[in-house]
Parts: sequence; C-alpha cells; structure tokens
Amino acid sequence: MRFSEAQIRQFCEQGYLAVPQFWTEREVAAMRAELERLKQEGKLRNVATDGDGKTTSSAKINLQLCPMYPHSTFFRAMPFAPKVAEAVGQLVGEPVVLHLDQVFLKPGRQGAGTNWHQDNAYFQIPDPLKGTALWTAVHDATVENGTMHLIPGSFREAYEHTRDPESDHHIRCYPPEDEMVAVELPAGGVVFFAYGVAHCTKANNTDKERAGIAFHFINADQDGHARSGFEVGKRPYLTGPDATGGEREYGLRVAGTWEQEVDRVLNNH
Ligand SMILES: O=C(O)CCC(=O)C(=O)O
Repeated sequence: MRFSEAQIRQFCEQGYLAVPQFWTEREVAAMRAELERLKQEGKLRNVATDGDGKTTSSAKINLQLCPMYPHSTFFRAMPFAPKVAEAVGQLVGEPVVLHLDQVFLKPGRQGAGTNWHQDNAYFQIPDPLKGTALWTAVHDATVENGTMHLIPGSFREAYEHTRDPESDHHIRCYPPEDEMVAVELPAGGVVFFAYGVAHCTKANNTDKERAGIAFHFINADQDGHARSGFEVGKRPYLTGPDATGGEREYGLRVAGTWEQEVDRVLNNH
C-alpha cells in the first residue's frame, strides 16, 4: 500500500492516519476466530479496576493479552504481512522494527475504555513521530462502542502521566478533551498513530463485543533508546539489513507465513 503525499503529510502534522480498508474480510474472520480461541483458553486478562486500584466488579471489563506472539503463531505472523512493513516504513522511515503486540477486547455493555495516554510515556523514544501504533478494528469501531479517540498534533507535547486508578497497571494523562477526534472504522480498517499522540478508547455501550489489535513499530534508530516492549535484542527487524524474517528473534522463519496462517485458522474453525 503506497500512501499519497497528503496521507503522509497528515501523519507528520497530525500524528495519525486512518486507513478504512487495510485487512481483507478473510483476514478479519481469521483474527476473530483466533481471538475466540485465546478467549476460550482463558489467555485474556481483565485489567479494569473499580477506580481505587482494587479488582473490578463484573461491571467493567477490559480484556487484554500482551504480548500475543508466544500464544499464537497467527498473531506472531500478522506483523510480517508484507503490507504492514510497507505502510509503516513510509510513516516512521526504514528500517522498521516491531516493538510490541497486544489485544484489547471490550465485551458488549460491560466493556470499559482504556484511559487517555501517550504511548511514549511508556516507550520513551527520543522522536515521538518515529514510532507508530497500528491499531486494527477487529469489529466495526464506532462512537457507540467506544472506538479510538485521539488528540491531533498532541505529539508536540509530553503530558504528565500518573497511575490510572481504573486499570491494574496502566498510567494515564489528562489532555484537552475538547480537541479530540473519534476515529470510526469498519472492521479491517486501521489507524496509525505516533507514539506521542494522546489517545483513549471509551466504554462499549452496545450489545456486541469490540476488539482492537495493536502492534507498535519503531524506526531502527530509536531501538537503542526504546523502553518496554519486546526484550532488547529480540525485537524483530521487519526491513533493512538486520531483517531475518523472524529467524534471529524466533529461531524460525515467520516472514511469508501470514497467508498460510490465515488459511490454517479458517480451516480449523
Ligand atoms: O484498544 C484499546 O482499548 C486501547 C489501545 C491503546 O491504547 C493502544 O494501543 O495504545
């Protein structure tokens, strides 16, 4: 996928770029099936709390799994889909390094949002535009079910972050909410947003569950500085001279397996 000059300018100036059609229907169907397997196996954990740091009542649920790759060859292969590195490379520059993967699943009615934060409060890269999330809408993501909300241009300011009382391990900030935009996406759509962009999701007020899968990528020149994410030295290089298709990081070739992983998951389902 080649971005237009206007799309790249939008990312550089506003810090985000929405792409309504990125994954195919088959790919989305396979994502849902694999997420269902992980859910049935109890791999997702509720991180929501009652607001005082204590375990949540059943009223609020924010199910997460981070990282996903040790539990799923499918999600391990997903960032190696060629269109991912091609897109990310145009936004953060080559070479592209995978930094983190995770899933956020919000059940119908009980699904709690993920409060405002800038990923760079965790990751601390020197240039907050040289890292980006790729957030995939696994289901149609709407205002009603609490889609991704973000503050355009907010990478220019590093907000103060404090403990998020509504999560058992997150931090949060309090950016100017009157500047926020809600990014609505059909299932299979994605939004790229730079590490410095303040963002949140809201409660799921519909009857159906909503999931988002987030991969985080950095330009290799930020790798030595980046905190959190995959262990240093084990962050998969997707492009450039150090890219080995996953062999160096996982001990086997992952590049080139995405299509077969999609087939495998759909055939087993
Ligand atoms: O999907 C969500 O609830 C939040 C995603 C998010 O905050 C992130 O990817 O950094």
